Amino acid sequence: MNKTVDWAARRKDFPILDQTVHGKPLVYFDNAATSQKPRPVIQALVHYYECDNANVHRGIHELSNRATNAFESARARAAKFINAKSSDEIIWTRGTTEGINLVATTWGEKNLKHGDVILLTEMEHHSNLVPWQMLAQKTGAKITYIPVTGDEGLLDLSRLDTLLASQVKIFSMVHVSNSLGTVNPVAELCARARKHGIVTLVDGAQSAGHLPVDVQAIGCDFFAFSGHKICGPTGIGVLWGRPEVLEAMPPYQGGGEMILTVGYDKTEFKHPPHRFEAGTPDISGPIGLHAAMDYLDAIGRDNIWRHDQELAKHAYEKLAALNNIRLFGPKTNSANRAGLVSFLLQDVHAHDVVTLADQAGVALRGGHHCTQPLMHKLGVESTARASFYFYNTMAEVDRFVEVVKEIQKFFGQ
Ligand code: 7TS
Repeated sequence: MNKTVDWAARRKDFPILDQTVHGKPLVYFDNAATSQKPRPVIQALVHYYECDNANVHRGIHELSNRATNAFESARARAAKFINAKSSDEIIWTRGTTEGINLVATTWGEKNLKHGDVILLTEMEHHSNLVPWQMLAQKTGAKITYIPVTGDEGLLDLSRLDTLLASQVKIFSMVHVSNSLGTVNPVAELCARARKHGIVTLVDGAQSAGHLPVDVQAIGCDFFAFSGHKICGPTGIGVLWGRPEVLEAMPPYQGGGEMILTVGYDKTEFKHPPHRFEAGTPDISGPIGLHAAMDYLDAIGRDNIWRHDQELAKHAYEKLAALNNIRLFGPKTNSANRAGLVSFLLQDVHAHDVVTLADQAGVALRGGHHCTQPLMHKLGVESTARASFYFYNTMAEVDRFVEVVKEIQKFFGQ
């Protein structure tokens, strides 16, 4: 697709970016933590609260009908966003974390028993690790990990077939690593797992808003992502599930909205997705997310992906040319690096890098990025991370690299 995007105009859609921090122009490179919100998303939230606010699925009054229509049309939009077949496959959650917890609790407790294996990778975010550890404790299942090769941050798939032939019942994997930038071959991994009858979950927190996602092409059973990382509001996320798998799952939480009939002794539950959505949901969240999905797809996620990758390539190459720096994740010439760069300066704590960068107006993240086991495997406590989105510019990358050089100078390097 040769569509050219007016990136400068898109950047102007984000009021927050036009400010100074500590007297310097803000360079926001913490997009993997959360993205900024464009005006159409902010306006959709304001419009909802100013004009349509009511509870959903309850009243037979005009405002409730409007709120319900907007809420359900956002669900249909989310289905289209990831090429699901039907909006009934879309469950609203608080975010990726809750989506994974929902699967681990409902699908997991029903289907796992002592001796079964949960397959993960060594590069998982804590939210795709801890829920499975809790499930393993409850059920007696074991967890096995696909190894990561080292600083280059690729999955070592040499033993995958042997692993898949063991008692694996579910294979849950990250699509794009938030601390390495690795893009995993999820369609291939799901196809190989499927041959063994293994259920698959893809953590799409870092992919959904950055590259075209098609759950049918990926061939997974579950796909989870967060609204706030894709220009939408905080507190809303999506769990997609294959309909036959969802239909066989027990509810997550009990309460209003998820029932057909309730007696003092017994309750009949609704079909998915409502079975998994107890209580008054976040209503403005899906409405804001709807605007975000429209906004992103008007730009084109293929365009966003190319833009992110160009920024990352530029940043990686400029950083790689410095002395006393350690870079993590796939080499820049590979297609499997997403738009972020994780690095460490020799003998400088990542938090010091981030603190000094902040003084220069550059927002980075330093820490273990909720991937503590991976950090230990790589022999570090933390890294500094610059993560990009489509509203970032090459000039900002150059400014960031200058700031890194100034930090090196400050530490006498
Ligand atoms: N999975 C991955 C790969 C993530 O990067 C994150 C959040 C999550 C799951 C959890 O998403 P949530 O919206 O439910 O919190 N990652 C980050 C990050 O890299 N910095 O802050 C949050």
